[in-house]
Amino acid sequence: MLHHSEVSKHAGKDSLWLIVKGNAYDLTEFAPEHPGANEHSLISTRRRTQAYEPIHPPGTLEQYLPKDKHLGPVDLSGLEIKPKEETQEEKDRKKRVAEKPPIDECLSLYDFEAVAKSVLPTGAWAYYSSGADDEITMRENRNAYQRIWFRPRILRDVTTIDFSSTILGHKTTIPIYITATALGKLGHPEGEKNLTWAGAEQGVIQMIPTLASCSFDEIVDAAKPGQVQFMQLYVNKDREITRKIVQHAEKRGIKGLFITVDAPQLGRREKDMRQKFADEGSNVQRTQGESVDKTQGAARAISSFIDPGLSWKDIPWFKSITKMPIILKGVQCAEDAVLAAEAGLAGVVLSNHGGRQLDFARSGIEILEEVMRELRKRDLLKNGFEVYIDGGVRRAGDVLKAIAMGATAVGIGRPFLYAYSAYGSEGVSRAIQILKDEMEMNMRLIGAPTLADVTPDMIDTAGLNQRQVEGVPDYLGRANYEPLAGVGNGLG
Ligand code: 173
Repeated sequence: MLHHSEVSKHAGKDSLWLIVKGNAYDLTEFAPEHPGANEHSLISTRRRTQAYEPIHPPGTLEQYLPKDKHLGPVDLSGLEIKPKEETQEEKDRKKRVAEKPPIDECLSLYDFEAVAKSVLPTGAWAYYSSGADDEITMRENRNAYQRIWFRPRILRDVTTIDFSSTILGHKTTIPIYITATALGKLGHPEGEKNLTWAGAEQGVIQMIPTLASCSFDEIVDAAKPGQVQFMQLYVNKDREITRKIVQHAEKRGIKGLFITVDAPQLGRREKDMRQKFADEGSNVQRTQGESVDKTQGAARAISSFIDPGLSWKDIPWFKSITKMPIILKGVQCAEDAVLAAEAGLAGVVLSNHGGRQLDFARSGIEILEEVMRELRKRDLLKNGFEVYIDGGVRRAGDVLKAIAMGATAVGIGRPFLYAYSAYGSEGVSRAIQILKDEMEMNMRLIGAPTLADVTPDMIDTAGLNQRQVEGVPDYLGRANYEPLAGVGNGLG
């Protein structure tokens, strides 16, 4: 058996061996940008488990590292690892974890967010909460809902309320789905499985992310028999990798393929970048020889495999390799929704990626209006083409506004991440239950006993396009701004 002292000799860019969970691997081909390519690689890697796990789902090495680079088990005898000293920041955080409020004090999705903010490690909070550039779009995702008001109807029998529905023909207890979010283990050791379990409990469909911390199979295995799951896909430059992922998903019973089309390059999320996740970055699907700028935050570090060359021309190929319904996630205008419908796809998600991609992209709910108008005008809804939106949904009222405008369902991402970061799977289940309670009340109050009764005339969207960046200070610009000479000194 290899002795650890032998492994530690390969600790540079010319030869990099690392020990992961007691086995050694030759990672020289990844050395140019892989963390650990330093003289203390052996020891620091053992300490880095916390950083390793969210970014390397189980099976990553088996899947992406050729067999001859697997060097086998390592004799760790005589290896001394000094326990890492806990920082004051970490001590403070643990205290907040111990003192977090009991789950039943969380009454809205915002409450989970507040608890998550206080209990998450700084880097994880920065990654989850950040948006692109000035975060104008991220805030607009909330603001847009505040420009739509209800026009309730009265004296309709609202004794029984039913908000069950279907998505791509699959039953859901409420017209929402758990959308894909990357790196789930930054928030909780069980990662995305928390979402699977809560989805099972609440009868809500989960979309499995390409860049999950749990492996795809772990997430599928965590589902109950018959539980419906979709999959989000980042398309690899190496189409054979993508083909394998897609066909494996179909074999495992995935019911819908949501291809992300709004991330040919990852947005600049400065809060995340400032965290200098640099040291922990990796490349889950990276192919040889590319270089990655590790100062760019966790997300950018692991996203270099995504193909910016993806185009409409690729759609027939996707249709040829799978029978799963294909949905484009990240459509932002009517023209592209029309192209998707004309291409024979199953639907579109109107999304700006939670405000994490193009800043000044419009909100999903605003795009929905023009998309539905155009699809209706061209009679493109007749074959069951479905339209979903995501981004900024925090209340059942938001869901109802989307349904009234013609959406089939809405995706919710961050709030569920926050719920499980704070309380595990139970948190997600409670968050969904809160949405159901809000849904029942809101439907009663607008006079709609079923979702079919939630019609376009029940909302006033007159202000929807009145985007204003009011109440959203130009934070970064303002912080650097030097007031004009004379102002406030009696001269001006
Ligand atoms: O929003 C994201 O952070 C995201 O989609 C992503 C993309 C690539 C790598 C990691 C995360």
